[in-house]
Amino acid sequence: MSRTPTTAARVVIIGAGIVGCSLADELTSRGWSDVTVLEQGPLPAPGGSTSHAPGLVFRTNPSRTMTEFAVYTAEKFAGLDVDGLPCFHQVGGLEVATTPERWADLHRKAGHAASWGVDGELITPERCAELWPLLDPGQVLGGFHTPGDGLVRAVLACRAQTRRAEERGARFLERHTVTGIERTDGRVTGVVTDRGAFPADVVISAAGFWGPVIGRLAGVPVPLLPLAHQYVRTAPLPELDGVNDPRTEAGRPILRFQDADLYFREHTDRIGIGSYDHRPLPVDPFTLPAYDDAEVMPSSLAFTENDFARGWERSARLLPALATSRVEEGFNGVFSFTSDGMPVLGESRELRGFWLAEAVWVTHSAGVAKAVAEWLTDGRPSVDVHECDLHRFEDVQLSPGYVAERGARQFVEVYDIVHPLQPAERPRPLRVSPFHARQRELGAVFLESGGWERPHWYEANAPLAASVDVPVRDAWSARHWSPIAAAEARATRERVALYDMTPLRRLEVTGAGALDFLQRMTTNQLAKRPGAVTYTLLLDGAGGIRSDLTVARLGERHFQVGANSAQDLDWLLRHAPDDVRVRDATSGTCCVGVWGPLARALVQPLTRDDFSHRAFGYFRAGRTWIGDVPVTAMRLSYVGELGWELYTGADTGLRLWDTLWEAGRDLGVIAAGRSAFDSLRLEKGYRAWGQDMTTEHDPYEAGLGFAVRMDKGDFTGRDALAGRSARSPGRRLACLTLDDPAAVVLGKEPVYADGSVVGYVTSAGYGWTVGRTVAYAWLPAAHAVPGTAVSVEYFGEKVPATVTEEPLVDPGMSRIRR
Ligand code: FAD
Ligand code: THG
Repeated sequence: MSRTPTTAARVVIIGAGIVGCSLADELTSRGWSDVTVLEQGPLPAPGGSTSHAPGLVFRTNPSRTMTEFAVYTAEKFAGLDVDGLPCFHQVGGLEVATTPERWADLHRKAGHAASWGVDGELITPERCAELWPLLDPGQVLGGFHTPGDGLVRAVLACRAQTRRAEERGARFLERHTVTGIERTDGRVTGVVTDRGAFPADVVISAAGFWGPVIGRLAGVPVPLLPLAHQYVRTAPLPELDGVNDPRTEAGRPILRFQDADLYFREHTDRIGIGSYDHRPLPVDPFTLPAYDDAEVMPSSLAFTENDFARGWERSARLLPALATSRVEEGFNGVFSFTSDGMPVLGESRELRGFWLAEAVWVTHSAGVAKAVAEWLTDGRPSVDVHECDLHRFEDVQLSPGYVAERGARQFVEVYDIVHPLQPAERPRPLRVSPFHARQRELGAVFLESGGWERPHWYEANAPLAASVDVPVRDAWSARHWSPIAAAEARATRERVALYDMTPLRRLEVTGAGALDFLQRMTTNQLAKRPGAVTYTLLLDGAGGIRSDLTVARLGERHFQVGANSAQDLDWLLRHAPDDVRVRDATSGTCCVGVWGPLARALVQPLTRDDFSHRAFGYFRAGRTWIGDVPVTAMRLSYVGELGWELYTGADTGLRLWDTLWEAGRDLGVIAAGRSAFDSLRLEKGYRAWGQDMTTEHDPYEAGLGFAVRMDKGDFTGRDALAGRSARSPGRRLACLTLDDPAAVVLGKEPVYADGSVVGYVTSAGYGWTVGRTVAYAWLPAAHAVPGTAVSVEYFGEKVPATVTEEPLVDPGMSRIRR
């Protein structure tokens, strides 16, 4: 079990960049009294990324978590100053579109902003030029203006927070290079520097792009890639002469020209230009010079002029005044990229007490620091951080090759218009199920997730699609989509389909204490006879939903857990006592879902065991043979149809697939993909963890109170739920259907009622059975009443929708329980 440190614990923070300084402030403000910040360079500008960051803060992000981090950062820094010099200038943000695709995407972005509560407005080219007089309105189609965005003076923000932390007793020691991490019995005990050792109970690496170097000292992989990114300042521009106050440097909004991979800000009478319009320039953090040996700073590399040539041309196109100016100074500055663009936060499981707060922009720095400080103080951050968790990565995502390839892709795509389903091309394929060869023969169209190749639909089913009436889609929602999914969904409802469930994470929990452990960790009653399967929830201490699981009791001391992510494995491993073994069985095994009204007709002839409803009930599991293949069969279905999940070893997987395929021929069996799968689960009202609900929601609000047994004994989160119920929540996860059968939304769109934003869509998809788009959304309880008319904004258009009784399909469970 983990020991929770108290605020009296000795904390060492490695790095005094914006993240380290913010952490020292956030921790000391929560009562942590023994905080030491060790920094290899001189203070207050020690030479990391922060020392020269131009400090643009655009808060809108597809991730709600990242937006919350940014909103907090801007608010906090707006309230800080150093001797009267403010740390944040709210000059506003302006993103311009020069292509129809970008203009459409700015509408989508405006939707994200509205969903997450950021003020913003789509504006005309003329208004863009009013806000930015140097801008040629003839070049742009429109802009997105966010008045609350602005500029952080990063070094100043470091100083302001350092002062506050020092007043509360924190120490900042410059020119202390950490050279070792000390440990005893899997716990960190201190750090070693070139100037002596510092004992510690908690060590937080806030070393920025040096993260992998500190990670190696600690034996903890830190999957980030340092890349150089170009930043220049122009010569003084006559047009800006006397326009800006040198104390605040800028008056015009920070400006993004994403179609050219560029951004701009003012530096009094000069313009600063940042460019991603160059080849990825990876940097090896192990070979960078120390501060005193660096030409300027370790994070500031020599400017490679050629890489900026096109960026300059494109800058002058948007801002014609630049044509007569020039680059006066430029550098290649280094900062961190991860494979998914998100930070890396949290405590290592292997080395307890060792925390990471890496790959963080200035934009998100204070928000991240607050979350990490809350995590240390309260055991959980108040904002959901699953997208940032250090333990979110699969093993295949930690290889140096993967980190380099995907980090570079993040750089290349940083300003691209990226569809939510757009897959990376390399390195692929990484993980394939044993059915992969058959899937390819059937023309599977694969997308990738967690390294897995997942069929989204099968071209072999195209002939079935001919007879299905499918509304025409807009170009955006038609990407990574096919009308074939409609045919696959229909075949599942009418006949039977095979779904590859291999990527579904499987954990084996065994040992004398296994039942007690799972009872303590989850909400539902698991003390049932072997053969029982239970849907249950992992909560955190505050009653927030960490995951939803299925737990199959395969023996007295043997459980198979169907989980959502690597973080579920981490959470269980962290808490498992000595008499319990938790093992990830995903690799090396596989799973086929056989679902549809003819599922029993398909499977029964292949086994000598009785698969009738009476003998093999709903939510039961058992060992059997399907043909020659030993399987564990579980009678449940995320698509809401009769059938089984059939598990076997990877070695016998292909044989299982072929056996089912042969037997299903006469029944019209098909292989079906994720696209149909998602449609069916939405119609059945089954939530997807991480999208529909997270640690920010309790089971009652999420409509999952049925999986909580308050009377079964103690479990994590139980105390926090006391007094709450399905009758009390102020907000609810509600089911909407779009009124127009041809209308589509995809997720994260804002929901409006009475003219204002009341919530946001979590997940959405076309319901092929009900003939409408189904969207789940968080709404205030007053608006979550079935029959309520709302609208969902899709690319700037308000699409009428109605809150609907759920589930839409088979509320009486007659299809699935028979
Ligand atoms: P750093 O500032 O790098 O701090 C890490 C510190 O750890 C360093 O001071 C380092 O010396 C210290 N350290 C490392 N190893 C050791 C050791 N062994 N012992 C002791 N100390 C150690 N972000 C934005 O949000 N907006 C922008 O407009 C923006 N523009 C940018 C422009 C450029 C050109 C660059 C390069 C980056 C930009 N960024 C921007 C990104 C941003 O600068 C970084 O993401 C952020 O500053 C990282 O902060 P940090 O505290 O994590 O890292
Ligand atoms: N299969 C298995 N495990 C899983 C999933 C799965 N674990 C992770 C994730 N998917 C969990 N999600 C769900 C969601 C709903 C159901 C099962 C897994 C489900 N719910 C029934 C219902 O709400 O009617 C539960 C009924 C009951 O509690 O009796 O079936 O896909 N193995």
